Amino acid sequence: MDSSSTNAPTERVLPRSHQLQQRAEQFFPGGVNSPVRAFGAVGGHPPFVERAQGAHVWDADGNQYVDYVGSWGPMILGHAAPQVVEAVQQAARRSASFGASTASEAELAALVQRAFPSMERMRFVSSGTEATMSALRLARAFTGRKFVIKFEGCYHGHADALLVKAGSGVATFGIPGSAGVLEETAQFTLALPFNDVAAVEAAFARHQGEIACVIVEPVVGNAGCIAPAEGYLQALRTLTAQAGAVLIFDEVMTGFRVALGGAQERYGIQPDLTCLGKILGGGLPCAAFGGRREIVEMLAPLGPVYQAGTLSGNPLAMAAGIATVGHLIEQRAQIYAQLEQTAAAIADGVAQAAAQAGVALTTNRVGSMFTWFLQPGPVVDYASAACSDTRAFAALHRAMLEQGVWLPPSQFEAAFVSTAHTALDVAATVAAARAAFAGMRAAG
Ligand code: HOZ
Repeated sequence: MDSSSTNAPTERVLPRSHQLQQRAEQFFPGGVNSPVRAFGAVGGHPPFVERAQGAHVWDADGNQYVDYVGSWGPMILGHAAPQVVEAVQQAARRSASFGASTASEAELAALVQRAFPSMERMRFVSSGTEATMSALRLARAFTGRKFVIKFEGCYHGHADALLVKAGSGVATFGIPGSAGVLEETAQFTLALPFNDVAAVEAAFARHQGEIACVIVEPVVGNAGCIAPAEGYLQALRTLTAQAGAVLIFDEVMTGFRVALGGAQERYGIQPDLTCLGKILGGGLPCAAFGGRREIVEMLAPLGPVYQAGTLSGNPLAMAAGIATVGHLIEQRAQIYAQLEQTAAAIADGVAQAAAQAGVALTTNRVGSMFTWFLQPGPVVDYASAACSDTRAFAALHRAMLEQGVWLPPSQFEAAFVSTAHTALDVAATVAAARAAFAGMRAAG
């Protein structure tokens, strides 16, 4: 990062980004192809990205930022990691897509299975939404039941049945549920508070023999980062097993992130089905769902559950996934220790700066994902996350961006650290936070 970007805030002018935003608004609602990118919750104009390398992003006006968005999770090895770029280039020379099977699909699947042994069988798709939506369909087919339990503030993509009290952009923009989702569809989705075992017990008691599955982000990322309370995931495992319901871990964000084998490895819980995405495709559109063989083999062509996709198992995505996951497996011990250390240094440094400035800040962190909630805490579920001072978060976000640190533009999202973040980036981030907190205090 250039030295000017860590100095005291000066209003950054982004004429080119502004121009590009105006042009984009002529084509896309809000000028974006995914809502939170519009910066609606934090104000200001979103910088348009021109390129990125390692832990740094450059905007269209030539400004450099330390990046904690990381494409919302996938870029665990940093941007444009040489082995990923090389793999994608090589694959592209052989053509971008065939609509027929390639050896690379089983190659990536074998790597996935090494990290996630619970995924006895799997299917590749192109987005997390497809993965969770298909996992739900499988769970309903397998159990012959209708009801689904999800948790408030968890976001599992934008399939109708899961857009109930959802996190991410839905929480960011305060949308209670999405227009266009039929009551008839939503009525079978029970949204319960996260980290509340009694609420799940009560739901199973009320709907005996009716609940197909429990779907959960085992570490919530889409209400901001929220860790499971001690014993919570185990309770979900026990209750679903007792009721004959399917336990689905949505590890789109946590897979390969909070440990190589995701939250199921970190907390030692084996779900029936797992959804993966983000890191799995190393930045290319790729996701997967999989789990117990007798459930997953209900998929067509073996079984009666239909699911398909023209770009599923896309060779470029497979190549990026093999390069990324392969590297994580090879360097596992070193990488996860380094991520833990870097993320802890950032979290500790910023927490200390907040305390010194008298700013109420709660840091929730699990491995290399974290959120700074602007409130005294604790934040253990969506209701407590929603008590955050979102205006103060917006002020923090703007001040950090001014100083060259790019955080996710919402209080209800997680930030991500990559292996490319260095001690210099950590120091720049802590210095930026210190200046931001001082400015926030001065502004009252
Ligand atoms: N829903 C994503 C974050 N949880 C945002 C994706 C994007 O805007 O790229």
